Amino acid sequence: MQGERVKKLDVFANDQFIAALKAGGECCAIASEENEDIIPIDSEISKNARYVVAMDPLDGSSNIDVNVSIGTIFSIYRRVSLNGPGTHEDFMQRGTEQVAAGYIIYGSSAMLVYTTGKGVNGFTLDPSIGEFCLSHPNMQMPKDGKTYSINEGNYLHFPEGVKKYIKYCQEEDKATNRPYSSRYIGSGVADIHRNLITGGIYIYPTTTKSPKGKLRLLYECNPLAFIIEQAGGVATDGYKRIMEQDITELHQRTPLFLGSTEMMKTSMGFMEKFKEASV
Ligand code: P6P
Repeated sequence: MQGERVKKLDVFANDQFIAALKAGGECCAIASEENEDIIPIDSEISKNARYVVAMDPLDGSSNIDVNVSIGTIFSIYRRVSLNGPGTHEDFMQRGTEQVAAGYIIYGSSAMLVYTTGKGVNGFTLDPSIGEFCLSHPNMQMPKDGKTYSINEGNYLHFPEGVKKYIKYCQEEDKATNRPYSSRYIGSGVADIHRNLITGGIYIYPTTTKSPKGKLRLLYECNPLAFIIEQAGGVATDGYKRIMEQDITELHQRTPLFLGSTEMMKTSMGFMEKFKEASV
């Protein structure tokens, strides 16, 4: 169109978010799923910037062409470097140090869901006025649920505890509302948003293809964990709290278990019980 090079939507989204953060003056560096290294910001408007932003500009982008909901995930930290452009060290902070985190889901409606550590609020875009309006105040994740989200295609390569938990979800037991429903659409923001509202559990464990897990700690797992914990849910790597993990690499991967308290208690019980069997 007018000779402009057509960009893939995830590259376009990345460029747009970077431009907006640079123009805002509050951010001194960006880490993005789309960029190997950090993007230091060195400008007059950002010379007093106190924050860094980590983001996955368009998570689940493989679903764009089949019109499945996708999302943007972001995480905000106070800088630890003193001044000037942000540094790599500004991003090597535990998830517990986040000052804010959120996602935007592009689905049947566009929603911004975020926390600053005082609960979770959801805002829905009203296209007629071009504003996000508070539609889901004080979001609370149900303590239990009947939905489990996992790519069962990797079943043969899952840790034993995950296999046992999947079988638990599939057993007939009316007293505990089982069998649960399996809901997995390959777009984490969409699966997790649904589970946040209805209750459920999302698991991306280690597999042989992803021995450290597939999802990234900095700009997927930590922000999603912050949101889910603030909404009353639980987020671990199968054994310990996601937000207490040490981070040493920008694109560090981790297994992710994230969901309703009761479902997480049960699944962690299986992970602990069959820990040795997975070695
Ligand atoms: P798989 C998207 O690439 C993503 O990071 C998550 O949003 C999604 O849940 C998962 O990976 C899908 O991965 O291996 O099941 O296709």
